[in-house]
Amino acid sequence: MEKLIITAALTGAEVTREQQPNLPLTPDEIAEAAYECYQAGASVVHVHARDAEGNPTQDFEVYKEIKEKVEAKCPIIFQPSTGGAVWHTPEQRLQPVDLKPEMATLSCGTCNFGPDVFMNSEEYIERFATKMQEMGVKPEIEVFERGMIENAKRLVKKGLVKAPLHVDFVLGVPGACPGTPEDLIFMVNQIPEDWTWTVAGIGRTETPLAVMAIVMGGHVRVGFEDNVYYSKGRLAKSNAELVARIVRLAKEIGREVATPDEARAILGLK
Ligand code: KMH
Ligand code: ZN
Repeated sequence: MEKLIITAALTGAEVTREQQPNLPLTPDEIAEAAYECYQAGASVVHVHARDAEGNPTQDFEVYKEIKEKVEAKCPIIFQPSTGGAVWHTPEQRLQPVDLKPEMATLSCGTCNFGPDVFMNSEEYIERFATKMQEMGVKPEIEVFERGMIENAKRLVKKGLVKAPLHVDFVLGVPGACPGTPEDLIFMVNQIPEDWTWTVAGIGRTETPLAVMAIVMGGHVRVGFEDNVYYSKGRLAKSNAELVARIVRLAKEIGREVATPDEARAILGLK
């Protein structure tokens, strides 16, 4: 089985310091958290930027500062969000792609997102995909619902993305696909054999779905964007604490953990 890629989703757009006092917000804090996660065993860092007030921003300059600070500390794969927050415009969301990061997320459909709607029309999915292709950025296909896999396959057919794709199943978002074992197995069965996949289980589904991915040959995303707790009622001390648990579980189960360069080879990055 190929080595395990662990992605650390450090900040997200929705989590607050009230919910998680150790949430990294500034470029320095995000870079430090990325470095700790790299040391713990993560090979990819999924980044959402925040402005000086701690609110989500997709500003090019803020992402640039974070990217430079992360790269100065460690060779982890830098993967900015193009999802942003539900209220960001598509134009705002696309800004970090101009940095030509190795990867960026590409949400492939619309779904409910708690009380909000996460909008991704066909027109904008195609525009995001086209821009990423122009910039040489590998998309990570964010899948919140079953139909989003078909949208991704359509992008391949139209030549807007290059197969094999890498998919992130984001399961357990309130309003979208739940995060039961059956849901993950169903989703994985819908993608071609040669695509790679990771799972981001939201809230209490994070660790059980991670264990499934370790066993099934998928990859794992953890971090405060998805889950602020280590266990019921006990907040995680850091993103790295969540990464370290996955490394321990992988070791126990007999799956080796990928370095960033090994992750690059698995994902077909240059
Ligand atoms: N914050 C969510 C509305 C992504 O990063 O690409 C979207 C999101 C997906 O987090
Ligand atoms: Zn995200």
